[in-house]
Amino acid sequence: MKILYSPASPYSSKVRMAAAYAGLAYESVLTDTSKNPPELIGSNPLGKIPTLIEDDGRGVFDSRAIMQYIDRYGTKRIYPRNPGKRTDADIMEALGDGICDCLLAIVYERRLRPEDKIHPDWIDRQWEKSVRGMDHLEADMPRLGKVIHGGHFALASLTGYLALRFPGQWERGRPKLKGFSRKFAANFPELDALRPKA
Ligand SMILES: N[C@@H](CCC(=O)N[C@@H](CS)C(=O)NCC(=O)O)C(=O)O
Repeated sequence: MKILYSPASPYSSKVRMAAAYAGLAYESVLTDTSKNPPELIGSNPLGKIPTLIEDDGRGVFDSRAIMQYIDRYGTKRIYPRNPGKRTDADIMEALGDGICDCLLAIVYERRLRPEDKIHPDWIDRQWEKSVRGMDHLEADMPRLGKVIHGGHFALASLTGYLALRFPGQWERGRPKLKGFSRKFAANFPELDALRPKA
């Protein structure tokens, strides 16, 4: 089984950490989406990473579908069984991923558009959403114990992505979010190695 990924991708980081934690063996395949490689396009028409490719060639995407897959096939469950806790985990993952969507929109706007076509209002709007999301987390920071779930993986990816692409812009006034990031690294060093990096 393969997971097509890139080291900076927060969603790739989330699923690779979750698969490692759940004891699901996989081969990591470094993938440059901008080149539309046939292995990616052939298994995911959207041409996005992460994409998991089963041994029989079936492509599984997007990252949330891959997380559900890992939960079903891993040796350890990555979502709580209790319905209320499960809903909490799902919301936490949606928020972590959703903030990443906004941050990625900012990065792509700056990176992919010609300078004179960059839309500052669009960037501001995406940043406002990110700020609201981060403040929401800061006000009610999820606990980080030994047993972790999909929501924790999403937050570990989000904070890794923030540290990578937005250093100095998110930490001030958010000691709990920063603390989560630090504690995750200390508690799970083998997973920390899979967090977003250049
Ligand atoms: N909702 C998707 C988002 C995946 C995504 O946007 N991945 C980015 C990399 S972090 C990507 O593949 N971008 C290339 C593209 O959109 O063409 C998921 O959760 O997997």
